[in-house]
Amino acid sequence: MPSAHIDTFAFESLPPLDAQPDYLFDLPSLQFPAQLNCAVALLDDAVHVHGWGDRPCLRAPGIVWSYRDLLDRVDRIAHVLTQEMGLVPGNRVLLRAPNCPMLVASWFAVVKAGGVVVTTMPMLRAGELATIIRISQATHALCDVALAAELRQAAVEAPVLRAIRCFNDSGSESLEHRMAGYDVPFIAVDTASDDTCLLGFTSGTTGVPKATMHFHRDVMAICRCWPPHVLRPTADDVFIGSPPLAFTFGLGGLVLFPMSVGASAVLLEKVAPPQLYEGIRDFGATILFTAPTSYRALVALGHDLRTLSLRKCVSAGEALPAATRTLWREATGIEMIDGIGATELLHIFISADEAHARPGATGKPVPGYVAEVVDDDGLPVPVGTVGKLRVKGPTGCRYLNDDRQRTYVRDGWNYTGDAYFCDADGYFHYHARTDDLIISSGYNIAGPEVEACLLQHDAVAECGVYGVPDPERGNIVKAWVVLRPGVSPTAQAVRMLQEHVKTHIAPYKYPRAVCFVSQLPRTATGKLQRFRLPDSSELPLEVS
Ligand code: 3UK
Repeated sequence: MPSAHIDTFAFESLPPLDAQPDYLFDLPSLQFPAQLNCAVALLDDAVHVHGWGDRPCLRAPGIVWSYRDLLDRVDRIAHVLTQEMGLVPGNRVLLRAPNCPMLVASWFAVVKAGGVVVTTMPMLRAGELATIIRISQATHALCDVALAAELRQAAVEAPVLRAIRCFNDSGSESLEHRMAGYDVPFIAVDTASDDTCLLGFTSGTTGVPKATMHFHRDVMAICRCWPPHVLRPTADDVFIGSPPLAFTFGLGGLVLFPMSVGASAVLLEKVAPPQLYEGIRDFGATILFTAPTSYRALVALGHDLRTLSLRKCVSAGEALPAATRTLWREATGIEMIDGIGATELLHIFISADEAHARPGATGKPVPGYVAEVVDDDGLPVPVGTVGKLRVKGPTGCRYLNDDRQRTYVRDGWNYTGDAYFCDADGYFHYHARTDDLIISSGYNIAGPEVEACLLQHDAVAECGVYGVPDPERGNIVKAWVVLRPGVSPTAQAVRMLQEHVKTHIAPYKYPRAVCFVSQLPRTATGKLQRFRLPDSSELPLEVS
């Protein structure tokens, strides 16, 4: 297949073929042509083939862009990139902004022009940006003017980044000002379906970040697996959510999936629970994408959530405790759609729709994917036995120039780093990350299981469980608990929570140590960072 890339960095940085996963394209909808530009398939075709030009596409406070409006902006930005900023196909373009319409327009412009997008989390600092620029060899950047300072500093540290232009800006050097000079359509670059168009950085727990490489066909593949088979959105849906577009959970849920059915998405710059609630209410949102903790926090706001227009609610990013599923159902009447996805696989590969949801289980493999639970030798384990989760599908892990490829991909399978078990009905149940299983007195204990149990107690708002070294037992289970307002951190509360766990799950799993904290350490994508729990500042116990 003829690649359109003139700058061949991405192609040369792919993992060797024998270290890449197997790909499955069995579904009829996964037959891709040799030449494919996903920006054309999702945007130009929306206007020129499907006739959605006048339908709303992107919404934000004070803004509604139709599909035609978005296409107009995208073409103008693509002209600026190629005619003024020197972009050639294959160059990497760093994007930096909170979720907003101009970020989406920039994303499509880069991809339409044959570039490779590298979207970054708004909260990153210069040092972290410089690392991303070096790994991705990003030559260009488009940035929200309000976030430009850290990026300019990063460009000094990583001079490979040579051209920066800012948007959401009215100045004469702004992207908007430059865009005004072009009103002819931009002819899309005719990329190969296996040209890289996106580098997704992993939400890094420890160590150096990894860039995952995704092709034009991967972007289309995820639109054809989980959304039509599990989410089943319609063109009248209004999508909303909290994940940043730099997190592929957000890119799919707030851009690719709505656009693949002619629906619209609300982009919010601030997505803490109060703003998310207001966004859902003010825009009449019908499909919500957010993480388990955000669902709990929305309920805790105390509003009547039944008056909202929501009809489908998606949870991903970390395990959905059964207590959170129940809490949300009782507050809204809606059964949540849980799904496990990964940056390496681009989006969700195990899930269950609202009619098939099972409390405590993630679901079944999404059509297009297969999944197995295996032992250390790669042999399937019996029903009910915990083992390593491995998956295959149309998408899969390709780390850019990184030896960790051979850890994630073995024998053609993607090993996600999760411990799972499968029940007799074929439902997959999350157990723990394989890297934070707690081994105490020879017992394997999954922190998330203890967390799920603690969350069922009325006194607990949030909690995290991790192993801490112990001279006698190797490790002991320790819980860091954020109490509900009005509950005091006392020795009595410690005993009460320990008793609660002992009576609800196997007693050997109870937290031998419990402490109280005012907040838990989380990643930019909202994931609990269990390894950082021991550094939390503990609240002193009150005398009851
Ligand atoms: C964990 C889950 C249990 C699991 C993601 C949806 O989270 C995403 O990608 P990341 O690369 O992390 C992947 C890891 O996160 N995880 C995610 N969802 C669940 N664990 N239940 C879940 N529902 O450890 C996985 O290996 O940040 C999620 C779509 C796109 C994504 N990138």
